[in-house]
Amino acid sequence: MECTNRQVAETLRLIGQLLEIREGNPYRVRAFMNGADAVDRLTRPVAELSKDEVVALGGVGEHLAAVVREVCETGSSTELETLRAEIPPSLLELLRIEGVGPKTVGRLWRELGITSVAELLAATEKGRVRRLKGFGTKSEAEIRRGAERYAASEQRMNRSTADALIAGLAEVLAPGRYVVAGSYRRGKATIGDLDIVSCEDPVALNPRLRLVADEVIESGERRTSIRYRGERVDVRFTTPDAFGPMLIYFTGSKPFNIKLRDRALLEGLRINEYGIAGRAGKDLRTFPTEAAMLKALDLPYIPPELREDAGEIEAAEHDRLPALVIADDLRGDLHVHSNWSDGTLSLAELAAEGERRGYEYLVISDHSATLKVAHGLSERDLAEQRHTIEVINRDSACRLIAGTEVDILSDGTLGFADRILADLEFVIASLHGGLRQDQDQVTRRVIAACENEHVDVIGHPTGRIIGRREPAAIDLGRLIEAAAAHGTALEINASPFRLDLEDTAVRAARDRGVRLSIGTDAHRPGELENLRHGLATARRGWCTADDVLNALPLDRLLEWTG
Ligand code: DGT
Ligand code: CA
Ligand code: CA
Ligand code: ZN
Repeated sequence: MECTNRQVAETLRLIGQLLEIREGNPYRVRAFMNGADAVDRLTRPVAELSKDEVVALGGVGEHLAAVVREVCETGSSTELETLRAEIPPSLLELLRIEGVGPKTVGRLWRELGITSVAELLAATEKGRVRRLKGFGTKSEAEIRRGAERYAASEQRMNRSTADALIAGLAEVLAPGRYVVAGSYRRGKATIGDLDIVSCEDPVALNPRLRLVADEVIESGERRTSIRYRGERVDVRFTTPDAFGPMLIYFTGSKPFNIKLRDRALLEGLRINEYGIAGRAGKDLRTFPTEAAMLKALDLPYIPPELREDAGEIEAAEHDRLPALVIADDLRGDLHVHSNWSDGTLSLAELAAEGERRGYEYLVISDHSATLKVAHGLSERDLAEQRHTIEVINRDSACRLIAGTEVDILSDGTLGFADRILADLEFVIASLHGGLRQDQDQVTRRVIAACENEHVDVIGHPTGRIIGRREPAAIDLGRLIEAAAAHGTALEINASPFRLDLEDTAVRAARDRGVRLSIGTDAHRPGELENLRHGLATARRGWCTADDVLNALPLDRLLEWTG
């Protein structure tokens, strides 16, 4: 049984949360939480550690070590299953609401009998939550807003959820014989359902899909739809010689398909998911690839990320499609946290991770002290950190760049004095609080940050968290103008929970000559992987390598930041 550190950490964390919901011993709760963090921090597989090595991890006692081993060996934990069996399954969903932690979930359940998001919404409507000890109208309203946002977001997946489902499905789909199409392939930040084009025989594949499905919605020779881990998955069957038209159709978008079809009709051609036919629908021609089908329509290959009917077909007709930035263009990650603030990896571990990924550089951008919840750095810490970075850089192939993610305070000033910022190699300025200020106020704040000569990048400019937090009311047009005027880059925060700026704003920024800076905002090693989500958003925003800061070699990057 293969088992990742992430799975182990999540299991430990879940046990901790379940114990806390049940008002378990606070020391045990803390032990599980600390154990989860320790496993997250590991750079090698926990499954390879001996029992003594596991016990030696900070905060992991004998009992936890046994749980870790059980999860590694069996993929599950009897303790977790026992705890799970003692609560209504829908209760766990409440934990995903912003501002609702395990303690609150436990009280809502015991004191008000609330077991689901729907019941929580109903209870806030009747004013029942505000009557709990320690709660009031304000906290009730906050919980209600969180629950509403959660209920609305449940309809679309983020890319991290989609990736987990795709990894699960890979176990039943025949390797090399299918492509995940739809909005996922177009690189969208949120995904309604998964669409798969398969050229395997449906008679062979359908029974395997049935095995893993929660529910079979429809099962046939041409198409099958299942519910899988709560999400809808649509499969369309085709053959290798006709893969192209089916992939184009199922990748979409729908407006792109319609534009393509209407354009072909003018030439007397009818296109559908099976191929291209003449006006009467006769003489169907099939194509093995998308490129071959597009060529038959006198078009060059159009990358999926562009297929939104946003000018790409016209650009293709005139051979003016942008040469989109690719993964190989990216030389490093421009936003990473270390354990000097709220990250889990040490600077040396980050340098090693960067080396392993073949990165030329990593920007160490820990928070400023003003962000207390994230253990922000003081001026003194920053100087010490700088020293450590210089020592590591002496023999690291991946250059650590000394930076900061400085807080933009609610009055528009920054969390560090100019004198301190001037000494740093890379400065990201981000909003973390005061996100609900009115449009003019919050826009002025980020513009003030753009105007500061030491600020290189505005981090996660709108502050949105997909499905959990609305973006601040920033006037993006004004921000983009200010960024263009002052030569400040705007971030594409690559976390699948943020993807901020979003694609349309990226395109507007790029059109004004503003550079985009892709940063994962990684706090744990696995999160460095998220760079590809930021890349997809950059591509959706029509970015070429020239538009993206990460494509600069180290010396030119340092020249650019000045
Ligand atoms: P989603 O799932 O909401 O994130 O968005 P998509 O783009 O994945 O849409 P979905 O799953 O409804 O359908 C997958 C693709 O199938 C879509 O991108 C284009 C194609 N498609 C679906 N319905 C139609 C239609 O009525 N007409 C045409 N031409 N294509 C369609
Ligand atoms: Ca879809
Ligand atoms: Ca679909
Ligand atoms: Zn950050």
